[in-house]
This record gives sequence, C-alpha cells and structure tokens, in this order.
Amino acid sequence: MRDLIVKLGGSVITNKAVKESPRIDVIRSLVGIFKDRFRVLIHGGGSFGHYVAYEVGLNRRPVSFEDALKVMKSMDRLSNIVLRSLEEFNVKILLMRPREFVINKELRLYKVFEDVLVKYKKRGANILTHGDVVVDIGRYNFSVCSGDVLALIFARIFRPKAVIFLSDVDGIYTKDPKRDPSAKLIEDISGSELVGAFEGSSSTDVTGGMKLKVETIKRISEITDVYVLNGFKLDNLKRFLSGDDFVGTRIRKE
Ligand code: ATP
Ligand code: IP8
Repeated sequence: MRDLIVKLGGSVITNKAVKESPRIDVIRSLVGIFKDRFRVLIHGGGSFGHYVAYEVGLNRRPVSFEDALKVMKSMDRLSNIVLRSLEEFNVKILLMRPREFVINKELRLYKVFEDVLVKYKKRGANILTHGDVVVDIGRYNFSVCSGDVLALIFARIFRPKAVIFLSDVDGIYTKDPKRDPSAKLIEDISGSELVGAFEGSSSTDVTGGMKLKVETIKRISEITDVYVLNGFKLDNLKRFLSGDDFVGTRIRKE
C-alpha cells in the first residue's frame, strides 16, 4: 500500500563534502526498498542545491533571477538522477517542482498553491518533489523551500500513515552524534517532548538547521507519526517496513 511520505536526506543521497556528487547506488537501493510504499517521495539538496546556494548567497542576501536559476538547475540535475532510478523500477510518478507551487516571504513559507496538489492526489498520482528555490516576496527575491517543509505541506494534503526522514545517522540524538560522543539516540518520543529535549539541553551543537528540522517534525507529528532512520542501513529499513524491530527515532502523533 502506498501510505508513506519518504524524504531522502541530502546527507544520504549525495556526498556533502564534494560539489554535486550523487550516491547513485544508494539512491537506487533506497528507491528499490521503498518503491511500492511511498505516495510522495521528497529529496533534499545535499552537495547539489546547498553548494550553489552558498556560492550565490541564497538566504543571506537578495539574489538575481540568474543566480536563483543556477541553484534550480543544480537541483534539477539531482532530481533527474532520482527520476531515472524511479523509471528503472518502473514507478509511475510525477515530478512537481516547488518553484511552481510555493511562495516564500522573508525566508519562510508564505503560500502554497494547494489546489493542483489536491487534484493530483484525488486522481491517484504519486509525486516526486524536492527542496528548491522559490520566489520570495520579501527582501530576498528568492529563497529556499526545504524538503523538510515540503514533507509538512504534503503531509497536510496526503494524510500519510507516516512520514519517514532518512539521514546519515541513526535518528535524532540529544546532541549532534558526529561531534559529541555522549549524544544519545532518542528512540520514542512525542513531538512536544522532542522540542523540549533540545531546548532543555545545554548543548550548543544543535545547529539552526537541526532545530528547524525538529520544529518541522513536531508540526508533522500533529498530523501523523514521524520516523527518522539511517538511510545507509538497508536491512534496518527493510525490518522497519515489515514491522520488525528497528533502530531509529519514532516521533508519536499527539
Ligand atoms: P539535506 O538538508 O541536504 O536534505 P539531510 O536532511 O540529510 O540534508 P542534514 O541537514 O545534513 O540532513 O542533517 C543531518 C545531520 O545533522 C547529521 O549528519 C548529524 O550530524 C547532524 N545533527 C546535528 N544535530 C543532530 C542531532 N541532535 N541528532 C541527529 N543529527 C544531528
Ligand atoms: O536539502 C534544499 O533542500 P533541503 C534545497 O531539503 C536547496 O534543505 C535549493 C538548497
């Protein structure tokens, strides 16, 4: 049954240390594992969008259409790779780019043209989408709409059984596990407790990025269960899908 929204994190499907380096085998394996289960597949930017975004100053200063387009083209290169994998597995899926249905204001989500998404849902479409550059009606001209925010937008419309985030670590920890060996994996928690776990922590390791991710996850958990799992541990993902014991973070719907 197609009852999931899955976000492939940029940390999994690309090598973030090298500009525009996709992990094609990882993408293929993940598409193979989830191909019959996702209704909406989302991917992040990793070393594609984020690199070029940094180069042109996106989200830090106003950018020209030409610079915004450079970031869009970078995301297109990655989404074309994901799409090719989906085609190899014969998945019937429609690519919808957020630049065509989202507007931001001062870096934050302002408007979603939902009607078209609702209509595609009613007609049974499966959707591929990705973090993107969108028009910003504030000072910046253009800004980023992240894949995490897209997971929230699509969860509201598609009402999936669960939203799955795949990253390069086992789930959400009390602190950044790559920097702090005392970090503990949070296994089962509600959305409001999760935000508290971060705010209550004296850690300064939690980046703005992670904080924003956690806040978005909290909002999704008002709609459905959320799981954060390691996208490299394929057997663990298979166990998760077949209802067996798995390692990861479950954020319970409240
Ligand atoms: P993208 O935005 O490109 O899609 P992503 O969704 O895969 O990327 P990142 O934004 O890279 O994810 O976040 C994952 C990283 O966050 C991990 O590699 C981890 O080191 C870091 N991180 C920081 N704090 C935490 C934390 N408390 N728990 C888990 N990971 C954390
Ligand atoms: O990796 C970012 O999407 P994310 C997309 O999901 C761009 O945050 C354009 C940098």
